[in-house]
Amino acid sequence: MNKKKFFISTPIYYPSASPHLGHAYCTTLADVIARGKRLRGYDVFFVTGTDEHGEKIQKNAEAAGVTPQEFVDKIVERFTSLWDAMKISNDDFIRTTEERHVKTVQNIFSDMVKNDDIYLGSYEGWYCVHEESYWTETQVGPDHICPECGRPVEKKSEPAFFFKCSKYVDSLLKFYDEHPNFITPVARKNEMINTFIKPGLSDLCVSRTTFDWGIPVKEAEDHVVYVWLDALTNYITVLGYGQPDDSKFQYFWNDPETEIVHLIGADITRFHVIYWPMFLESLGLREPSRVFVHGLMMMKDGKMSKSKGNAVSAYPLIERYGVDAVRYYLVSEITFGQNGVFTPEQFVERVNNDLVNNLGNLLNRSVSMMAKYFDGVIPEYKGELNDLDTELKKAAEKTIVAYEALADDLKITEAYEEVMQLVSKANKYIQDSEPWSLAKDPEKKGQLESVMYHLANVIYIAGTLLSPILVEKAHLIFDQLGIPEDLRNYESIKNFGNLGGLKTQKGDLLFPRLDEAKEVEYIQSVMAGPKEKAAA
Ligand code: ME8
Repeated sequence: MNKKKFFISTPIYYPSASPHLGHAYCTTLADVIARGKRLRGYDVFFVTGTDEHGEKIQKNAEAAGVTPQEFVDKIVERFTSLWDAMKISNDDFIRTTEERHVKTVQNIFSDMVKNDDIYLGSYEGWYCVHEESYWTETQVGPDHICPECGRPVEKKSEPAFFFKCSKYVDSLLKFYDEHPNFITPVARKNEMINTFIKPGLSDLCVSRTTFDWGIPVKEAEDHVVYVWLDALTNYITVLGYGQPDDSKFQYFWNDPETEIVHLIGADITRFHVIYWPMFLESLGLREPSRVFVHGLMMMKDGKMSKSKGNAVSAYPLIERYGVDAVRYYLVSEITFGQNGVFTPEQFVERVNNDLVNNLGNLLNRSVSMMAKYFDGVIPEYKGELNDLDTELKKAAEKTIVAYEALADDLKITEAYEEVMQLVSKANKYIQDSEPWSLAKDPEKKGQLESVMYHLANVIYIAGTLLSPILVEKAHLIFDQLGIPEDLRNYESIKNFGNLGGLKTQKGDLLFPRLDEAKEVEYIQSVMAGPKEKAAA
């Protein structure tokens, strides 16, 4: 049987400053999605990277007294080290200054010139250096303020190449109609249509002459390619589009059956849902399946960002609580698709409630009971099931089905919430079944066996489903249950009851309980203090 194929990307980040927890948020969610699909047997290609050209980077480098290349090289390292620390499983990391990318962008630009989709004209408009965007008179308003970031804009004029958007507007609207799931959340689609398309979409200026840190246009070397045409192309360069070996491109992108998902923050929606599909159509290539706009990691005083000076680094959290706790927090605390606020209190509570009291406790007490009542061996149970057993078994089976459906719909927080609810149910099952009472009555040995057998299976299922998040601890769960390698896979969890006879092995607590007051104080201290390990 052919494997299902799945492509997922994060935005390629600007290496203008060190990555913070907001960047870690998007990349971690992409990683959890990618690992979840791999677990289920999909062929996955997961890419992240850095967007290294543009005026902003050039200015930052000048201010730092180094060349733009030196400047980005240093910061890119901070991104790759963070992804290593967060155990991100990307299949490639693309840098837009790489030769493979530069050549591909130049070739794409030439193809668009040949197609008559790009022409030379002259541009005058209101320019925001921060957003690297031109705006119209109406958009900047009487105060001449960037509608995206609120900074002052400046009037600029330059000879420039333009991409003929007008040619593709009708087919874009038709594409939206035919693919109602293309933009999530769907409200964003109407916003795009009403704000940008209906008022009349001007042709897009796709070259610049006012600075030179960019990919030179082959047709006119004093022009560099506009940073967004350069950046968006990364999604296909990374697969080898237009390069001598384009086998990955053919395998993943060129297959209409491949599900192609771009995760992005709301600030870059316009580029991904308007211009990117148009560029692809101009090249005769298929569109992505879905652009998913995730929410923002906020602080109490607003969006977490380097420029606001309120950015929290992931490092101190990873070092003190382990990468799994941080990954779990990011997935569960902020409903995927909505904004969320980072507070030290909620971080500590989330870890204590879910990982310590719920999951860790279930494993710990179950393995202890197996040691006490059955010399650590998971009983084989083939007898009758009582109502409690039946209910738990059904809940476990339903959880697998719900997890798949929710994860496929990118309802990632909800998918893992289902799993944690199953864990809660198993804890309640212990309370309701009272194994300590069953153990006192030799006639109830069968029932006691049933309880242990059901608990082992539920922990095994929950551990497997949580493994895309718990990249360090999931195997410790399996070690404690004595699960052999050949059962550590997704298909095997569907055979409820195949664990009889395995020898469990009690281990350390999965997650140590956090002292709330002490840890809140610790997190507050690192939020305020020096925090960039990799920046040193
Ligand atoms: O826009 N919370 O790069 P960028 C959650 N290079 N996510 C956040 C966040 C926060 N506080 N802050 C940033 C660019 N992000 C372009 C992209 S793609 C072809 C080019 C995430 O470094 C979020 O996903 O400004 C946002 O879209 C992205 O970082 C912007 O990163």
